[in-house]
Amino acid sequence: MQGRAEVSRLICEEAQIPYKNDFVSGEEWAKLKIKTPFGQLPLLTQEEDPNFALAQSMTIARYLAHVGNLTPKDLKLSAYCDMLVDAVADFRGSFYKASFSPNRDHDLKDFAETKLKDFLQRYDAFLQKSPSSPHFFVGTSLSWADIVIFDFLDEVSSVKAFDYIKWDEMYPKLKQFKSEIEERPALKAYLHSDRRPQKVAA
Ligand SMILES: N[C@@H](CCC(=O)N[C@@H](CS)C(=O)NCC(=O)O)C(=O)O
Repeated sequence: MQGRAEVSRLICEEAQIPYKNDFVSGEEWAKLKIKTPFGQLPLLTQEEDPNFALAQSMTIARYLAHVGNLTPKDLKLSAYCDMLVDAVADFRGSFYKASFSPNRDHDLKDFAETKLKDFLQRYDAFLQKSPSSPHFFVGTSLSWADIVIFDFLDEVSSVKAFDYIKWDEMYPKLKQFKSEIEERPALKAYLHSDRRPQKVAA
């Protein structure tokens, strides 16, 4: 699990936006927490603008997507991206809650049988309806929604407890979508590099 900041790293890599990861220790976090907008990570800061501190992982990702030209200009298409992204955030919240639950095994199974199956069915249907199916979810070019959806698919694919669902056999279009995103040259280079954190908390 690469956590909530991974989408922003993927956007920076795809759009070639320079960035640096800072991982904080428990001790550092105790001091930093009170200075953050919501007492939470991730947090985006900029050396050139010390007053700028952006929290909320999807707000950070949306900002970077604007910078990197990964948001549609059309307002309705842009709103569709937001809708798909916000719904992934709900599914991701349930997934992280189950992953860190004291009843992890039971709760992950419950997540798989309810939320994950619902996610796969709904996002496959969105992809089928897209004018550029199965390449992109919204419009006719890559958007940040594709990156968010890819990241979530990638994250759930790494969980052994979900293997039995065999989502890639059930949903070949979703599988092709995921493969095409991970084959994009900048993302492929990142995914196989040591810039990608192997395991961070949610
Ligand atoms: N909705 C927020 C949730 C952020 C969140 O829950 N962050 C956790 C880490 S994944 C956190 O900062 N926990 C540390 C704490 O609460 O002290 C987002 O998407 O950024």
